[in-house]
Amino acid sequence: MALKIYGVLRSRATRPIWMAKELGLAFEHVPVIQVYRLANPDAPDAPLHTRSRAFLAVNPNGLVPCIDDDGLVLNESFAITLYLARKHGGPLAPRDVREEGLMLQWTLWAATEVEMPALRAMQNGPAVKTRDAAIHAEAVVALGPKLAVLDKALGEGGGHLVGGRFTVADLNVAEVVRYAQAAPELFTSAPHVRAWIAACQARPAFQEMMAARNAEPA
Ligand SMILES: N[C@@H](CCC(=O)N[C@@H](CS)C(=O)NCC(=O)O)C(=O)O
Repeated sequence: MALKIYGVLRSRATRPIWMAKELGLAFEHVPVIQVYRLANPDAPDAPLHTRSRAFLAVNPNGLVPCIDDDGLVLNESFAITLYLARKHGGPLAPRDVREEGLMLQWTLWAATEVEMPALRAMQNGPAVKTRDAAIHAEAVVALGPKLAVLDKALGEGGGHLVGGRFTVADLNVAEVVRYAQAAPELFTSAPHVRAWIAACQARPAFQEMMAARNAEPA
């Protein structure tokens, strides 16, 4: 099989796997697990993990996700989704260089401006036993203006970020905004974000990916 995707689904591997399913690609899934989730990563029967010698040969950063596409080895989840979109084309991909610029803009915005506070909100969300409520509250404050920017863009874009249709930009940003769903109050004053994230998450490819993720051990 030409495409291999490394990384358990309880990781950012959700991103390339969602994308592969959107594109209808066949792929081999190699469920490399994060080393910090293993009690004894050095045990002879330990599963393939992010510090396994065999995996470090694929990604010396020791992070998932990573792909091997017919010999092209790529890491960084959003580089992978953008690459797959460009390679396979269709409505998720940029139609021209202007769309490509906008897709890069939104993807980098999600990664650099939103991902960290969104993760902190999720990791300290009300359902987390070991939570720090102060960190959650601080993250929610930081996310408010970000969601306002997104809400305005979605309102102006007819419910999508680029080109009036669902693209890799929506997929990438939605995967980061998913973490912020641990703070539902953020969405009450962002009706366009609320409708958009619901539509993104109702897509069959997302649903299939999430069902597989939820079937993995927590
Ligand atoms: N910026 C990277 C982040 C990758 C990352 O942090 N991956 C985590 C899982 S979501 C990981 O592999 N952690 C394993 C470890 O720290 O050993 C990306 O988007 O791909």
